[in-house]
Amino acid sequence: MMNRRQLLGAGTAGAALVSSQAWSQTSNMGLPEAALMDSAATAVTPRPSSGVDYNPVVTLNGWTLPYRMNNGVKEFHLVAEPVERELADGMIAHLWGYNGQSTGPTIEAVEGDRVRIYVTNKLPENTSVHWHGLILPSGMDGVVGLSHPGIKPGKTFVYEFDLTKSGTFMYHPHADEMVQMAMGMMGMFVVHPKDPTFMPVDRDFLIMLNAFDIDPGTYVPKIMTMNDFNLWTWNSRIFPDIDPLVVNKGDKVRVRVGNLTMTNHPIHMHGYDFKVTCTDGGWVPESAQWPEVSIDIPVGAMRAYEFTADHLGDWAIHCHKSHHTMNAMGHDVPTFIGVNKTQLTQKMRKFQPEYMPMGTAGMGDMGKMTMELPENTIPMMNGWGPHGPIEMGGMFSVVKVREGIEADDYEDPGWYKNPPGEQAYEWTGELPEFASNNSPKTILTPKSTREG
Ligand SMILES: [Cu+2]
Repeated sequence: MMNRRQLLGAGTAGAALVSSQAWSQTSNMGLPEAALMDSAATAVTPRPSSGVDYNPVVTLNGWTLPYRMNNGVKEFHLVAEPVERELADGMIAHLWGYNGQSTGPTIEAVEGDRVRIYVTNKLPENTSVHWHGLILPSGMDGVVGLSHPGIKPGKTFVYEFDLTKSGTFMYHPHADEMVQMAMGMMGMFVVHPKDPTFMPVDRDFLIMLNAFDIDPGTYVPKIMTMNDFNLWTWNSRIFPDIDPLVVNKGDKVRVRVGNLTMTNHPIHMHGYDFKVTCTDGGWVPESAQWPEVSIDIPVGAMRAYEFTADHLGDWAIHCHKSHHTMNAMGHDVPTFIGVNKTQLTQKMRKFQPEYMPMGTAGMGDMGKMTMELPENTIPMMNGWGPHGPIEMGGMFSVVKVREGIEADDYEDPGWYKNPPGEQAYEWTGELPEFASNNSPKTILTPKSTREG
């Protein structure tokens, strides 16, 4: 079987071979093949071999939908259907999505392109696709009943429009929206600038924030949940199984984050300050880009930020709402901090010999706890780092900045080894020799970064 990189490479190369001239006499082609993805690994798309050059985005634990050219029009085929998604290794969710996965594949095209997107409905109810943020004719806007009738089960609709601007957009149903989005139907739509020298970056990461409420031992999200979700996901994936953002030192990096959950998410990245360069409304002019270390992503919005990867290391990137860096947990657990549970433990063990008292000294110890779980769930926080449990889950990953990483290499380079003297250590009564020789070095953050 081909791996995902080969599959996508073949798809894109195949599309590139079909020049617009070759098809100028045959305007009556059948449906484009609907590419299908069966894995939650991150697929890296090769640069286009013809047409406008651009640096494809990297969708963490996701992929880009292949297209074909038909008489100068880029044709895509989305299939809305029930899918099985690995939220984490060993945890499957029964969702609705597109082309085998939730979130759906990223659609990538170029400003000035005309796109024709076939949408086949394999769901048990009607659906539609709304193209969030794109400027298009109102009949192509995908609001069921308003823009066009619902796409009935088994039917295929065609959306066709010109991409009038570059930027980062989203797609999702505007039909039984509460249910279909709670079930995982959403994806991102990236339009690259037609001028390759406009806003270029070396690495361009894509994250869709989404959330599910799936009881341990079950597989289908509870669609009526409004706020109290128990799985906070990036591209329908949870830490520790969200892939790292692998970066070569010195790279110019963009991270595009869309939010189709029911609440806002302040995304915080360690080790850097960055500039907010794009919203789903368009690019932010350089004079108006503002510096941040956390950027709040409102509901139904996208924010992109950029930085130059000058600082080697392993840097956390996560939602700053601490309940969103946890996996399946009940929120009605009482607080036991400061409570002596000795007597309770003795009584409980008469009924349940393995009972473990929890929470009297905080809950950090749960990060290294192994106890038997119901089927199809994973612990609240079980990511391990080089120095022990990371005590995080949910919306968390690591930006890994290294030297000598090839341009198209996104393989996990392992953990960063901090140089001597650059890692916090236990005080054992006196300073080690390297510390007693330390004195301030006059290193200032470059003026450009300080003052923008
Ligand atoms: Cu959050």
